[in-house]
Amino acid sequence: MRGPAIDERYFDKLAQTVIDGQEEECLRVIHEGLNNGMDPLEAVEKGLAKGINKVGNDFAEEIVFLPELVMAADVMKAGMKILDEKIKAEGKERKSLGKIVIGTVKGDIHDIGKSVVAAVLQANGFDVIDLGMDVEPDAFIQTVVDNDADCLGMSTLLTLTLSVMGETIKKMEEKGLREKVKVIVGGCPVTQEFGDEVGADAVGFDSKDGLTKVSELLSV
Ligand code: B12
Repeated sequence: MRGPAIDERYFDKLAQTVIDGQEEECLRVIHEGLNNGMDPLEAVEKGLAKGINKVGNDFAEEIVFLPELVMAADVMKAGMKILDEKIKAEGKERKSLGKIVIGTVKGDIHDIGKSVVAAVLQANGFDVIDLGMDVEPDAFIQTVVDNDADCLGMSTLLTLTLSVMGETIKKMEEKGLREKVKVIVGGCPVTQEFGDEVGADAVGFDSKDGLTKVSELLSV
């Protein structure tokens, strides 16, 4: 028997499972899609991310409330877990193009976007050390030093925690690390203007843009 076509309608169906907070159905759609040739990154960007963005907009407009938002985020994370492994597996056989430390800054627990970026970098041949969320400036710096990393990637979705990015870059300068280590920042409140202001080398607006810019920064 032929499986479903993996097209825009299929990705909309996946997005809808996030909107509805239906974890079981989300995982079923993902497995079915993967068995029928679905690209895992496309599933994240066109399916899961589209769903969470819709819930996010509805949340901002007070059409849905925090419990729905939390449920949708949980479904997204459960789906991401499977897709993340698939995305990473695609890059496993390659030689490392460079080492990058990545994380969400202190005070911020939004880790979905950061994890997508980490997975895409890893899938494309970078060695990625993901520190998770709520990461102190000193923890970023220590990990960069201990692992002799080429690049630091910081994420935040909160306006309130934007300053932590500047704080971390300043500390890197004080320790004489800034010349050796490239810095890329991202997350919805992060503009190019902000990146320039805090002295980042680049701003990544989504995972593909992040990959392009990290590749440019490390000249690969
Ligand atoms: C899901 C979500 C949550 C989940 C998070 C679950 C999790 N584990 O991550 C939960 C429900 C826990 C949550 C909590 C809160 N949230 Co919230 N949340 C969202 C929501 C709806 C979606 C975020 C998301 O995952 N998007 C999908 C991913 C794929 O996209 P992304 O994060 O933008 O990442 C992409 C790019 O930005 C870029 N990128 C991101 N990081 C990086 C890093 C690098 C290096 C690079 C290159 C690229 C890059 O690439 C990514 C992939 O394409 C947004 C609204 C929105 N539409 O963005 C609000 C939002 C971010 N939340 C918001 C708020 C206020 C909160 C809370 C404070 C709510 C509260 N009152 O308690 C708390 C935060 C507590 C804390 N201390 O952190 C506000 C922030 C407002 C602001 N500007 O400060 C938003 C914008 C909602 C709103 N409109 O009000 N939230």
